[in-house]
Amino acid sequence: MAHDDGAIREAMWQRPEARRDARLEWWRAARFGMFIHWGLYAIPAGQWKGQTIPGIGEWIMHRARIPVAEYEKLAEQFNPTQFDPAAWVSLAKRAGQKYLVITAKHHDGFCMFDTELTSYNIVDATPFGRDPMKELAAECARQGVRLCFYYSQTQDWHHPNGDGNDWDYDEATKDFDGYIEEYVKPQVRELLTNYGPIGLIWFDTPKRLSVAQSRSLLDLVHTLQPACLVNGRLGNALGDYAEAGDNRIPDGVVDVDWETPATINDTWGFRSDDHNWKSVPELIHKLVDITSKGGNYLLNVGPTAEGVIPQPSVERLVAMGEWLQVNGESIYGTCPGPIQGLAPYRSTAKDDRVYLHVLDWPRDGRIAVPLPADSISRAYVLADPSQASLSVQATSEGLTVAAPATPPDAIDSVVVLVRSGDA
Ligand code: FHN
Repeated sequence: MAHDDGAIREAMWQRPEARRDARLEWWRAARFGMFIHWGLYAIPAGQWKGQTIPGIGEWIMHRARIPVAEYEKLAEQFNPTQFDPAAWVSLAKRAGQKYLVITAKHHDGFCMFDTELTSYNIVDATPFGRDPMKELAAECARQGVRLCFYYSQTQDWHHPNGDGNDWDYDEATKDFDGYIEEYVKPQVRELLTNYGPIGLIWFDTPKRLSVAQSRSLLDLVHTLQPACLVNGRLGNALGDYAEAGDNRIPDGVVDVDWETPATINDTWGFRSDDHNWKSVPELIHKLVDITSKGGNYLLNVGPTAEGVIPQPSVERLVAMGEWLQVNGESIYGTCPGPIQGLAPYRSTAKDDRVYLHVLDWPRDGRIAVPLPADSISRAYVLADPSQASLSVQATSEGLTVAAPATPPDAIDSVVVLVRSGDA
């Protein structure tokens, strides 16, 4: 009997797991994304009334308990004339980042997009008067990067009924449900209606959100854009994939879809005094470590109030992109490889290839791997344009690849092990 492929696909699509798998397809292959924390907090940049306010930059309103009436005046100064959406998106591309997640609304409640729900937004309340999300949406579409929105669904220190501000408002009398129904949901609707296809909605700090509230937000997103992903910080164990803690990398392979959001220095939102930049080798090793355990790396930049991505971030992202230009095959679309928990290696795999990441190249170039020698038909260095075969010898512990003594890459050299057809 002939199969009706269309009907089968339709039936598959009815299954929640199949719908989730379909939504996750691009994200699983992507492995590396750009996170952007950008908002009014970039103006004080860690300083308030001559005092250094410790902690992450975007939390300054909370840490310094700045009254709403004072904090909202920052909007009058916000004029990021150097904002260049084409440059931001092309930096993500150059870095090898396949998706871009930007703060549409962070906990301070200021809306970085045009919204009918409040005039406390970048179009109505600032001299800038433009909608950067619209401009980024156009650039992402033009350059082929997935646009995604961060949206703080629970904490909103500006809204009288949002969570978190107990210095202007009384937490006990807040109508949190009203805030979700009459403010959060309509804004999520705007974000999913006015900016074209959105890759994912990145919710954060669910805190007091009930199961019913998380569930109805999830349903709203999937109803408006069935292909749009929702991250795990929607709360109540709902969402399409799990979020690791900030800057946290699990010890081993995690058998769910997961992501590590991470800072490139020590803050998310720009701080003028944070110069603690992670080095390029450290960043590449983190990308490789996360990928080898089945996760995605969402690496943050914090643009200035003028709209500039700090130069140290740019340099690091460009260097990561250069490494990925040569070694991207060992990252994109891969799953965890067969060698786990064995220093100095990480491994990823795709089709008939195992990608052995050698983070510390042996002085004699002899790479010992605990895999049966007959399971591998050929080995070569990914960065070697000639792809010359290396000799593979069987040992009592597995196999040894005889590679050049000089590391092909100073940060991470990838040795490709081609599996034998019958292994
Ligand atoms: O409170 C936020 C923080 O400001 C930042 O946005 C990070 C990014 O993962 N999420 C929350 C803390 O986990």
